Amino acid sequence: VNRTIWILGGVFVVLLVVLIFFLNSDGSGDLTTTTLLAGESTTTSDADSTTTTTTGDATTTTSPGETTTTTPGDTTSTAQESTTTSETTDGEWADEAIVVAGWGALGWFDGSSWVQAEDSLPVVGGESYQIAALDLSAVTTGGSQELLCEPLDNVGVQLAHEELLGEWPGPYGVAISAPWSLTPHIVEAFSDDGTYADLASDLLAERGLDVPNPVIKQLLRVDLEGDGVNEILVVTEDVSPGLTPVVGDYSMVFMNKVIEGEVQVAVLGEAIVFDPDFDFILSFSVGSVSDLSGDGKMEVVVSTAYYEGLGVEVFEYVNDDIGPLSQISAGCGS
Ligand SMILES: [Ca+2]
Ligand SMILES: [Ca+2]
Repeated sequence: VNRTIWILGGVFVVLLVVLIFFLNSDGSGDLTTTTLLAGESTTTSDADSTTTTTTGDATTTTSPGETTTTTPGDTTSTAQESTTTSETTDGEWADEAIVVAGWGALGWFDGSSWVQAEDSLPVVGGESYQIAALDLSAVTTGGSQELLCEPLDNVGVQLAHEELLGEWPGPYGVAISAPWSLTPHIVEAFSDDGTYADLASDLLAERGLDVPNPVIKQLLRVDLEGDGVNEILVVTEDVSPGLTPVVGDYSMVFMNKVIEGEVQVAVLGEAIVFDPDFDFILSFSVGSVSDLSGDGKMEVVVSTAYYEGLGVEVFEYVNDDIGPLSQISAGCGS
């Protein structure tokens, strides 16, 4: 028995030595790498509290306070802020400010109109992309043109950090290869005091669904054009987790805008299940409120999920007669 104990003891010591050896040689190397990736080389400038994170070949910039900079009625702030932005968003920008999702390109604004991405993209590879997602300011890089989302084969680019855009079922944003400030005006979430639940209840009732106290999933105060009058974006939703249709499921995204002193409601997406055998349920989210055309006015990115797919659409508020109009989009799913 003693002999066995001695042998086992010997084996244990040998294993311990081997373990220590590995920890000190290869192991410590790996540990250093991991620490660098996780801990990140972080620099903070106190000017506008910008955090720069370097991971491999991609650079991510995060400004925690970036969503609220505009005071109502302040019309001179745009020029000021775009000056600040050009400092913080150095990069290799595409010839056209192409807007992409992780699984395909949406298109771009060419200076006079929107171009839906079809077969040829204005990229060579290695371009920088700002992430246009709520509560996030970051820059990543994109590859050259390729086909994504088999078997749909959307034309697009692979982003180094596409996970920053979001994930199914949303909210899901977009990325844009443009240097300008994406949020030149106010974009902030706030809590409902019952006003928007009541309004959502009325809108659902108009469509034949009686929900006395609907769920408010997202509520944002934004000033799309920076005129000092805020618009309100509301997502009301109650759906089953897997997005299989159940009677009474609803999801709706709408915007309140004051036009000539009156509140106008524009619905950007809606789905209600009255009959699960025929009705499809979609889950809407506001993925981002960002200027994607470079005119200083913000567009609304709406993401739409269904049980096996996800899409994004860019709505531009054209004018008070036309309202918000879907300009470019991309989707992936079967
Ligand atoms: Ca406004
Ligand atoms: Ca715009």
